[in-house]
Amino acid sequence: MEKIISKYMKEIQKHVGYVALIGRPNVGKSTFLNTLLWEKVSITSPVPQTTRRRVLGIYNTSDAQIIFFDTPGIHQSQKEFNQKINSEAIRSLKDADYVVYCIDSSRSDGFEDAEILHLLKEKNIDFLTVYTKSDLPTKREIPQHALQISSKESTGFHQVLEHIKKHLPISHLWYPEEYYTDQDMYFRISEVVREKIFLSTKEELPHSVFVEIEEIEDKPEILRIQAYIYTETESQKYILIWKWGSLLTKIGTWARNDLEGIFEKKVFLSLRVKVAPKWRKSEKILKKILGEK
Ligand SMILES: Nc1nc2c(ncn2[C@@H]2O[C@H](COP(=O)(O)OP(=O)(O)OP(=O)(O)O)[C@@H](O)[C@H]2O)c(=O)[nH]1
Ligand SMILES: [Mg+2]
Repeated sequence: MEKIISKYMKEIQKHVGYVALIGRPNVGKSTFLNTLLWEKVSITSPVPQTTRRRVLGIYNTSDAQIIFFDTPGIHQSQKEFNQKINSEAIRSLKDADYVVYCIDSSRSDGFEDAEILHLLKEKNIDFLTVYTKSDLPTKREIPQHALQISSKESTGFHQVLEHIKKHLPISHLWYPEEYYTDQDMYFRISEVVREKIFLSTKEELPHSVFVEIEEIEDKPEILRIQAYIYTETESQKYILIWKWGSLLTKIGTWARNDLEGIFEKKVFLSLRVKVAPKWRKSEKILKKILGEK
């Protein structure tokens, strides 16, 4: 979205700023943002590394505009694709006024947490530690006054938001108050389709897939979408199309239902599967996926 700051936005003064959500994969960063905004801005799944690029979600209240960056989970990998995803998260740290570092209380400590902490301290970044999934049994030491949230039960949010506000400067608004994201329709649709693939397939398949929207016809009464799912191999394509009684139909129906909710109109979604061998090594495709120009 091209940012237009209106006269009205200039006149309003609130706690306004950018806040990056950082943490290992699967700690619940995206779920927190969706629950807070009451909108699906960022896809979620039990598969680690669901989020691949920075997603913006804007939380507006009477005294604050908190512009969250949901980021990909930081993890260690030798693969170039994963390193690119990691650098998306690290880049967000630079652009943020404040950082919320999410730790999954239902999982024991991992070396990635030590690395993230090291990164935050090395860059001298002001951050708030938040323990997520407090509805689940705890698998780690949680300091006595630590902030804890559960997105499943919507608890602990108030304290976190109050804490964040205190760390944001008083400024004019950066976005109109009715905006909750800056994503374009193409990205949003491709992400919803990808989420359904992540939720319906296993092992390497979710990570071997990307989705491209070929065409959108947006009419007042119907949204027509032609989308392609790209896999790395023929056998993955076969799994999507033929195994388990057309998984593709299930993914399509599920995605269409979500899209009708998001865009509040009837949706016609055509999904086709193509093979793009070694796409995770293609600069051109990576740029597209990461939204780079
Ligand atoms: N029980 C419980 N599960 C949660 C909670 N928050 C998230 N989850 C689950 O944890 C899994 C991962 O959630 P995500 O929000 O996708 O995690 P993420 O940190 O964005 O993961 P990446 O995008 O891979 O970095 C999903 O299956 C969520 O349903 C919570 O508060 N309680
Ligand atoms: Mg995520």
